[in-house]
Amino acid sequence: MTTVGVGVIGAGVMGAEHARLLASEVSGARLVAVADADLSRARAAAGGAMATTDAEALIAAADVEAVLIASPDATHHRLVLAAIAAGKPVLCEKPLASNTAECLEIVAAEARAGRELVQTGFMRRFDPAYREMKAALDGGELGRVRILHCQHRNAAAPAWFTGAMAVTNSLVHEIDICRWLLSTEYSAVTVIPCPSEEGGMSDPALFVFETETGSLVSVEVFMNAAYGYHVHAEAACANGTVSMAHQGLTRTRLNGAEAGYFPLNWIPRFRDAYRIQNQAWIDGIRSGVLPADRSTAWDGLVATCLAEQIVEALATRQRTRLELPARPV
Ligand code: ISE
Repeated sequence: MTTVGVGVIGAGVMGAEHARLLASEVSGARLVAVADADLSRARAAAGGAMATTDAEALIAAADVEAVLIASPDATHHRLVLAAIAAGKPVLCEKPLASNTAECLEIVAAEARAGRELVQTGFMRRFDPAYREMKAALDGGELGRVRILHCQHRNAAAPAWFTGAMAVTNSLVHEIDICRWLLSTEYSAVTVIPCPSEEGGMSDPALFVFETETGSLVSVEVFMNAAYGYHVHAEAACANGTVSMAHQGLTRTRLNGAEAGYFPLNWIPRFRDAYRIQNQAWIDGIRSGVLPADRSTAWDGLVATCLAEQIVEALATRQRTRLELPARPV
């Protein structure tokens, strides 16, 4: 295969960014089509490529050899199944589907297809800072991780954001990245929401996970942290710690103060991660050797399934044992 013709479904903020990356920064990829319910948005993201409102027609098109899904969450399940039925590799933005039953259908459909076609877009696995942390932890010198502290802060949540969405939309990234960093599964979670004085969603909320390998993971999700978008992790281990440095490439010293800047949202912070993820996906399709650290359909299921249980724990505030369904063989 010379280059891979890719069709992007969804031309909102993320879809447009994926289309831009595939058209100009990912080698071996050709952006051949963009679909969006709003044709003018599809056209704007497509540049010279075909623009359509028909996502199914895009999946079926002969020059679309692989599909990237960044349309609204509720459409993922149907579109991923359509891509599997067409035998085309698909990279789907998180969440893989809206609930565990839908994710299981995807896992089963992929198994029936007889080859791995689905990658879930948990792009943090390709982020240079997280990769360096994982290499340090896997290196062994730091010793066993006792507690991994994570902060996930957004500048301001949209008005329609709910406490449950802080789990299904934001915490899911921590669910995926921490089990990948620590090479373990979670056994239980305790949730402590901070009551809202204005009667809106509880924000921030604190999630404390216990893992099967005896580490703790603490996650602060703060959707209205005001100062900017900020994701941070520090692992405290038996012999020392490893933590992320400030992400900015530069710091300013002026008027007696030193400053490093925070972006307004996740795209600048994870731009490299998205690019490296998409490059690894394309390289895998071309070479037949899938990226070692990819998030699979099963990983997408784990995130959605645990998020469902954690949303319930948000209401009960009880320490909750976390369970996964049996993995189909
Ligand atoms: C958003 O949907 C994302 O996927 C971002 O990566 C995440 O950090 C943010 O909290 C979500 O709302």
